[in-house]
Amino acid sequence: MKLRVLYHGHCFDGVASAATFTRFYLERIHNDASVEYGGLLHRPGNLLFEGNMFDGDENAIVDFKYSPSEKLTWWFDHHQSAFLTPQDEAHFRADKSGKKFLDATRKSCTEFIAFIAQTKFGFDSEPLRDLIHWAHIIDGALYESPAQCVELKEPALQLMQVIEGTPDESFIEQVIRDLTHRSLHEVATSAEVGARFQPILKTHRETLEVIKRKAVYQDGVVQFDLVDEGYEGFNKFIPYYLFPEATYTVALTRGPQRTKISVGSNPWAPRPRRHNIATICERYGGGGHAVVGAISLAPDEVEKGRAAMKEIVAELSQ
Ligand SMILES: [Mn+2]
Repeated sequence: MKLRVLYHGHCFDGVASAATFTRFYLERIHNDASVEYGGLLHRPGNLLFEGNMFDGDENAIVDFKYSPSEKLTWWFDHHQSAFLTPQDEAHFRADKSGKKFLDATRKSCTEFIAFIAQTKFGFDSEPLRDLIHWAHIIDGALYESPAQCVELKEPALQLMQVIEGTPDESFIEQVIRDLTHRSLHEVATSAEVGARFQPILKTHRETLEVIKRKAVYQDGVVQFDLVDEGYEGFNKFIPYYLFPEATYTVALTRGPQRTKISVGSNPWAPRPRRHNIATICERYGGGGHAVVGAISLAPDEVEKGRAAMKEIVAELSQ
């Protein structure tokens, strides 16, 4: 039989969730299942799930939004914005399968899956302890300091950068498969991960320089627009590394798939966060968590993005 696991793509917690769910499924549900993967990304509008994604005998979504499809048999999420519509939420609330779970208080979906698998299905999550620990730190943004995640000395953080940065989906899939039976340290320090990390580190250092040049700090908010520089993303802690006094960051970037407004808050801010970022992002069609969120627009909606960014900066500056 075939299990299809759809996970939050290019996200450490998404990958760790897929590995944790796979190990659990193979140990406790069907040990002869063949497992296939698919990364899911947030896109503008509601077209998250394309036609034939649920093509397994069982289909799971981990660390990503709910789908009311009757082909979805397992679901785990921990995002505040877990539902595309109130109808989807009602569908979830009415579910009696005992295989669909949401807990928005969890720092990582990985630890949530491990907890449910352990307490409801007798799974031993101990061999995944390190993976669960780092998913908690990374997705919960519970780093020791901005320097820890900007300088990227920890192997787990190097793997995180590779997962976020590599365009090679089949490599990410291999990482998931490896993480189901090898230690996080072994996978993160492998030659394959190292070879992919080096160019990412180079770009990361360039991005740091560009943000240093372009970022403007005022009234607790760091803002920068990297659309003209062509950088698609950035390490979200760079702003707090450069501006330790900042409470919030609002940034605009553009890639081939989308224009993106990233909104974040500084975990080490001297003045605490006063806004729920998911709630702000939801108003513009985005979502996320109270502490970090994003809005995806079409690639040609740069001006719309700039206008929204301006409004969000004004709101967070109050
Ligand atoms: Mn997550």
